[in-house]
Amino acid sequence: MHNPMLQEWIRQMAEMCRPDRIVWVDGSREQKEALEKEAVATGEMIRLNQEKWPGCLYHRTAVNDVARTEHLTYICTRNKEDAGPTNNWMEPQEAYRRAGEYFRGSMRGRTMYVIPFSMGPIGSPFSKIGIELTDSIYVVLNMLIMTRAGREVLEQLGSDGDFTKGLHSKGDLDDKKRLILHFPEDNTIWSVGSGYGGNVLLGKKCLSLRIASYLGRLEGWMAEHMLLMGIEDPSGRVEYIAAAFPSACGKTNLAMLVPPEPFRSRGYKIWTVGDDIAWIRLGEDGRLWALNPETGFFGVAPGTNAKSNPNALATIRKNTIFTNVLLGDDGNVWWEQGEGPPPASGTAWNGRRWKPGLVDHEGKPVPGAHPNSRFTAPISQCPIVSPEWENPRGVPLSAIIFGGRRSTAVPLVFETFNWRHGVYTGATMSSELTAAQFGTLGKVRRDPMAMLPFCGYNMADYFGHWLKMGEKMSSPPKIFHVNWFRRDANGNFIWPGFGENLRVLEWILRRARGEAEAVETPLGFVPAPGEINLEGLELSPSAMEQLLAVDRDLWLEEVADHRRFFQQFGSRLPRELLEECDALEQRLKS
Ligand code: GTP
Ligand code: SPV
Ligand code: MN
Repeated sequence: MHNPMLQEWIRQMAEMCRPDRIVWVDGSREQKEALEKEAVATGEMIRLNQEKWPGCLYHRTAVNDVARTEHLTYICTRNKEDAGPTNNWMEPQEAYRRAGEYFRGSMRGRTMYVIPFSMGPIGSPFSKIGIELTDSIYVVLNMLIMTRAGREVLEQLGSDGDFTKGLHSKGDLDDKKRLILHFPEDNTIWSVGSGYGGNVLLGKKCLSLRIASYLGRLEGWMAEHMLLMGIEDPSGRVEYIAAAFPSACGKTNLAMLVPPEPFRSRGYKIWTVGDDIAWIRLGEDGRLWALNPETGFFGVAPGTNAKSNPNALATIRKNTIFTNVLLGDDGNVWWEQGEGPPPASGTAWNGRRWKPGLVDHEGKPVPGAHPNSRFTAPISQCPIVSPEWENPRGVPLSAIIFGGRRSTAVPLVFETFNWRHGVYTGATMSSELTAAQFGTLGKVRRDPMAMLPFCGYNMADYFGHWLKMGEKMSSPPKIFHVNWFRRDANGNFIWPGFGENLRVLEWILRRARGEAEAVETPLGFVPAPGEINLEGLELSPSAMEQLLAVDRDLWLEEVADHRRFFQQFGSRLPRELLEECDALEQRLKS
C-alpha cells in the first residue's frame, strides 16, 4: 500500500532516529514468533515455564520506569489555555526541539518497527488508525495484544487516509531525558525515554484518551477512561453500563466480576466488553452507544487471585506478557495477594534476589512484584467476554457510573438528580493516589471523570462537552456514583467489594428502569433500607447505614474543595457547574 504522507513521515523520523533497519509489523503469526525469539535471545524478555504458562513471556522494566510519569506528560497546543490548568503544557516547536534532541540518533544499532494499528474494529465508524514507530520489541508484542495491528490496517488506511503519528524510542531510559508529548493539533504523539506501558503503548492512554478526547470534542463523541460490561438478569435481558474509576481503583475487577450467591444460582451473568477505555457516541435512537477500542487487558497483577478475579486468572493462563511481577526460579510468575504460595526463591521486579519473608533494614516486608506490575492478555481469552465486544456499533448504555477510592465521606452508592448534576458529580470526583501514578500514596486528589491525567485539552471545555452531549440525548443514561473503599474506625473496608458489587449494580439498573426505592440526600438518591439485596451476605444493618451515611459537615468541606478545584479554570468553567456547587451547598445547609 502506497501512502505518500506515511512514507514521507517515516523517512523524516528515521532520518532523526537513525535506526539500522526498518521493519513493518504485518500482524502475522510467523513474524510475532520471530520477534519473541529475538527478544528472548537478547534477554529483553524471558520465556516462562511453557507447560504451565504456554505462550507467556516475562519482562522487567528499568527500576525508574514502573508507572506512568504524569509530571513528564505534556499537552502541546499552540495556546497554553487550550491545554488548560490541569495539564502540563509545552509550546509545540519547543517540545519538538527538546524531544528531538533525545530522539536524535536514539535508534542507532536498533531496529525501527512500524506498527499500523486500529483502535476499534477495522472499518467501524468509531475506529481510528494510528501508526507507532518504536525501537522496542516489547512494545510491538504488547501492541499486537492490545490493538488490531498489521497489514489489514494499512489496507484500510489506503493511499490518503488520516492517522495518528506516534513515535516512540526507549532512548537510554533516563528519566531526566523522558518526555511523553501530545500534539492534538497535529494528531501526533512523541514518547521518549520510557519503556513502561501507558507511556509507550501509544494506542492506549496517548491515542485512545488524550488525542481521542480532543478529536471527540471536535467530532461530537466522547473518549472516556471507563470499563464496559453487560449484566444479564434471570430473564435473559442484558443491560450495559460504563464506569469511570481512576487508575488501580477497580475497573478490571468490576468488568469481570463473578456474581455472588444467590445471584449466580438465579441466573445472573456478567459479560465483559472492556476494562479501561470506552468510546461513546450518540445513536440514532437518542441513546448513548459505547465501544471498547482495545483488544487486550493491561491489568494490575497484585491482588488478582481466584477469589478476587477468577476470570482474569483464566484469561492470563496463556499468550500473556507479565511485566514487573516476581519471577520464580521454577519459571513461574507470582505476585502479592496472588494464587498459591510464592516460589521458594526467585527474582523480584527490580532484578534482585527474593525469597518469601524477605524484609528490609527496617524489618518491613519486601514485595516480590511491583505494586503496579501488570499482565497483558487478549480479551478474547476472557471466559466471560461479551459476544458484543467486537460489534462495530458498540453497546447501548443504561447507566454511567463514577467512582473513586475514598476512605471517608463518600457513600457506597448514590444516584445523581439528572444529567447536569451527574456531570457535576463526575467533575468533582476524587480518589486517593495509588501505585499506578508516581506520587504520594493515599493522598486525595480531584480526578474528574477519572480523566485528570488523560484529557487532551482544557478540562473546563471537557466539562462543557459533557454538558452538551446531555442536551443532544432524548434518553440520557442515569449517572451514579460509587465508592467500594469506605473504611471503618479500624481502617478496614466496610464493604466486601469485588463480586458483591453486583448487589449495588442491581440496584443501579433497577433505578435506571424506575423500579427501585430510594431516599433523597443532599448528594442524590441512596438506596432505601432493604433495597440493596444483602441475601447471603453477612453485613449488619448498621454497617449499611455507615456505608450510605452523608456527613453534612464533612461534605461542606468537600464543597469548599470543589470550589477551590474549579477556581483554576476561571471564566472558562461552564457556569452550570458553579450553579450545581451552590445548589449542593444549599441542600447541605438546609
Ligand atoms: P487501571 O488498569 O490502572 O486503570 O486500574 P483498574 O481501575 O482496572 O483497577 P483494578 O481492577 O486492576 O484494581 C486495582 C486494585 O483495586 C486491585 O488491587 C484490586 O484488588 C483492588 N480492588 C478492585 N475492586 C475492589 C473492590 O471492590 N474492593 C476493594 N477493597 N478493592 C478492590
Ligand atoms: C492506568 O494507569 O490507568 C492504566 C495503566 O490503565 S497504563 O496503561 O499504564 O496507563
Ligand atoms: Mn486505566
